[in-house]
Order: sequence, then C-alpha cells, then structure tokens
Amino acid sequence: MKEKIAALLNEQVTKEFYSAYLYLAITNWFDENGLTGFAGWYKKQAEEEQEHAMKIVEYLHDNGQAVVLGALDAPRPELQSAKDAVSAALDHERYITASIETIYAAALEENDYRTQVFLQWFISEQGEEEKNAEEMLSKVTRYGEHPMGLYNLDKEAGSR
Ligand code: OFO
Repeated sequence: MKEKIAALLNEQVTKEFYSAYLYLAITNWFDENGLTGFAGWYKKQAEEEQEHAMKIVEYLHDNGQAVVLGALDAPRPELQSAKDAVSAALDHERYITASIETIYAAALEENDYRTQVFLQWFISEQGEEEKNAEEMLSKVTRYGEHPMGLYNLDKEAGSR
C-alpha cells in the first residue's frame, strides 16, 4: 500500500472515532432535554461509528500497515433544539462522505484496486447515512416545532 493511502486511511480512523464522539455529544444533549428516543438513536449511531473505525484499523493491519491514532477534538456542537442536533448530524455525515471520496479518488490515482473495493462499503454506507439523516431532518423540520409532533418523533426514533 502506498504511504499516501495508508496516511489517509489512518486519518479516517480518527475521523470515524470523532464521529462516534460527536454522536455521543448529540446523545447527551437529547438525554439532557428529555428526548430519550432520539438519545437512543444517536447512541446506536455512535456505536456504529466505532465499528467503522475498527473496520479501517483491521484493513490497515491486514495490509501490513501501522495504525497511528490521532487526537480527538472535543465536540462542541451548538445545540438549542432537536433540529440543531439533527442538522449537526447531517452536516457531519456530508463531511465524512467527502472524506471517504477523497480517499477513493487517491486510490484511483494510485491504482490501488484493493482499497477501491474496500471503500465501496463505506461509499454505500454514507449514502444510507445521509439518506437517514435527511429524512430525520425533514421530519423534525415539519413536525418538531409542535410538542406532540416532537413527542411522536422521539417515540419513533426510540424504536430503532
Ligand atoms: Fe462512519 O459513517 Fe457516519 O460518519
């Protein structure tokens, strides 16, 4: 594996762990504001992000590469409402999609076919995550202003 690809994958490990950390911040905000269904949704999301990070860790090891963990920034999303929290999640997913696409573009440039195949799972997953986040934002925008609407959305999120 080329050094450049290994470096980008290493950075992605940190970004995936940061995603988990950000989702934990969002989980905490929902919990602290009595929206335990949403909190449960984002807690699961945080767990999934750790799995994503570990997938990349394993891939690096399977290809004889060292894993260098980076420092995690403290997530400080400015959250005043459920809509802010859901928007922060969507923005972050878009950022991660762009990051995965950057690695994919580098793998194309370096003729790293194995990494291209490896990243396909992440490309599909990001499509799914963006879709879910967009749907969540659309529902919270439409119904979340009304207490009963928000209550029902929280119940729905909690059934994940
Ligand atoms: Fe790792 O999938 Fe979201 O960010």
